[in-house]
Amino acid sequence: MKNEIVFATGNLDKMREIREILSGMDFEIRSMKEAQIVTNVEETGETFEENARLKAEAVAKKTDAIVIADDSGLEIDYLNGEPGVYSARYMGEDTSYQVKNQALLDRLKGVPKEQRSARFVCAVAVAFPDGEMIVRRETMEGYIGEAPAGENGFGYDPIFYPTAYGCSSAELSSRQKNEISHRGKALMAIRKEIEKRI
Ligand code: ITT
Repeated sequence: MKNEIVFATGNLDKMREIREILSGMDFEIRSMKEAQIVTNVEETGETFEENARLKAEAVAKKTDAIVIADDSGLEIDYLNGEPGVYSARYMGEDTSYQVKNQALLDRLKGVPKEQRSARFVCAVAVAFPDGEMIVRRETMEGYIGEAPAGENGFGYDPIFYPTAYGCSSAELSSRQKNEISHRGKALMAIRKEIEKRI
């Protein structure tokens, strides 16, 4: 049987990206649901790193497999880093991203491009069965556009324009996004750490 990695997320869009980024690894990647692990982790940390650790730790208690967790979000400089670690909870977990994205655009109405800088941040934590924990944090720099665009990706992708491209991250293919994204870079760093140990 292949070795197993359990990914501590309930977010199906993240899970899709994670499978793409980790494809070709000599591990079976299972979501929490597939591993039949149920846990409700309170994200009480003040940083992405702390929250990623909390999620990985909670799930590691319930399995002997390697556990990886991702905590991520969007920081908008003009809004003093909001929504930041509260990105999923901003305006309520059940509010649609169409509404959340429009609310952020409204808050930036009239703000010139030079002051619309923003970044996606992702901290990925891996918990090994022997108790060792490693965390890596990466960002994707860009700015908030004037209007939503694109159908790919998820969450805040339609309003975020990566510096490396002249379009929103929802207009990138998943391969293009994963190559430069916060999640792609942090997960590749973690992948190397895991591969070193096997
Ligand atoms: P888990 O905790 O179960 O993993 P979650 O959705 O609550 O799922 P987070 O607490 O890490 O995850 O919240 C991250 C939020 O930040 C996510 O719901 C999106 O709104 C936003 N986000 C993170 N990465 C993103 C990306 O690549 N593209 C668009 N939005 C992103």
